[in-house]
This record gives sequence, structure tokens and C-alpha cells, in this order.
Amino acid sequence: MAIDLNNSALIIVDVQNDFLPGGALAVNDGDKVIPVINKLQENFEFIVATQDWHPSNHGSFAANHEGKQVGETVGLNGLEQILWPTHCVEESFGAAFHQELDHNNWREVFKKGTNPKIDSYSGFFDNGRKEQTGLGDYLKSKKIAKVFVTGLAADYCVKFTVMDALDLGFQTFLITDATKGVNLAANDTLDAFNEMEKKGAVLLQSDDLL
Ligand code: VGL
Ligand code: ZN
Repeated sequence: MAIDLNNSALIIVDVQNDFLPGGALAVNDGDKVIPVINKLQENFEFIVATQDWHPSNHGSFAANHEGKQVGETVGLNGLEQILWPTHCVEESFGAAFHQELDHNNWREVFKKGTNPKIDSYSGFFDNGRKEQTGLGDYLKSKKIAKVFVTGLAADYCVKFTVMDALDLGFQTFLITDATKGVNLAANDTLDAFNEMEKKGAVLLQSDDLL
């Protein structure tokens, strides 16, 4: 194997029912990442996951803004916020991990988006970078130096997780066949891949690790 996986963590972002086909904020072909991620997990000793976990009054839901539609933007706590369909409401089926996603060897799950007043795309910080989820300190406390990011959605939560991992000093890899994007605009996923690479992420395919 070309890449040394010592001190590495696999991060599985938001592989939850609402982001999968049939879900409230379904990502096209989102389910295709599940077998890829399950196979990847066999190669990692250290695996963590993130979980989008919103109260029903969350400010990112169009339904909580009178007269606003999904896809429109509003100001939320001083930040521009895209409005989403109601998704990943805490304790709901939509917020649960897909049943075929292997979770037997996970160390921890980090919930995000729990504060109704601010969204949290990254697995590390909220969008205003005011609060941490604990993921960064946790990985550092375990001497993790490299992170391999997978999951949904490539153009939102995966991208922001990768960008913050780089800012926090992790050597950061994106496994491109283990992620899929929302693509509100057709090129959003490719643009996100380019942005991540430009900031220093290494883009890999799962075959490069298996
Ligand atoms: C996500 C939009 C809203 C994601 C979460 O997991 O990428 N996208 N909430
Ligand atoms: Zn969300």
C-alpha cells in the first residue's frame, strides 16, 4: 500500500437517511457511497462519523421562514443561510444513519447543527466558527495526523469538513468515489473538489487505499 495509514482517521460525514434517495434532502446516487465506505472501513483502525442533528425549529429550514422557499437565502445570525427542506430532525428516521452503513468499529459520533440559530456544515465548527463539535480536539488527543474524508454531501458538509481539517493542520485526503454532491448548480461538486485540492487536500480514489 502506497499510503501509510499510521496515525490516520477515516471521517464519515452525514451518511443519514435524509441525504439518501427517498430522504428529505436526497443526494443523487448518495447510496452508492455506502459499499465504498464499508470497504474502506476495513482498512482503518480509527473511524469517526458526523451526524447532522437539527431541532425542528432550526433556522436552516425554509419551513421556519414565513413565505420563503427552499433554495432561497436569508440572513441568520449575521451569516448568509441557504434554506433547506426540513431534514435530519433530531431523533427522526431521517437523522438516523443508513442501516447498511457499518458502524461497529466507530470510536465516536459528532453531532452538528444542534443550535437552531446557526447551521453547521463542517464536522469541526459551526458556520460562524464560534463553537466546536469536539472533533478536532478529539482527533488531536488521539495523535491523529491524517484524515480521510468520505460521505455526504460533497459540496456542503464534506467540503467544509475538509477545509477545516486543513486549517486545523491535519494532512487531509478526500476519497472522491466515497462522496456525492447535492449540485444545486450542475458543477458544484467538481468546483468543490477543485477548491479542496487548491487548499491542499489530496484527492484519492478508494482503490488507491485498498
Ligand atoms: C448538509 C445541507 C444541510 C450536508 C447538511 O450534510 O451536506 N447539507 N445540512
Ligand atoms: Zn443540515
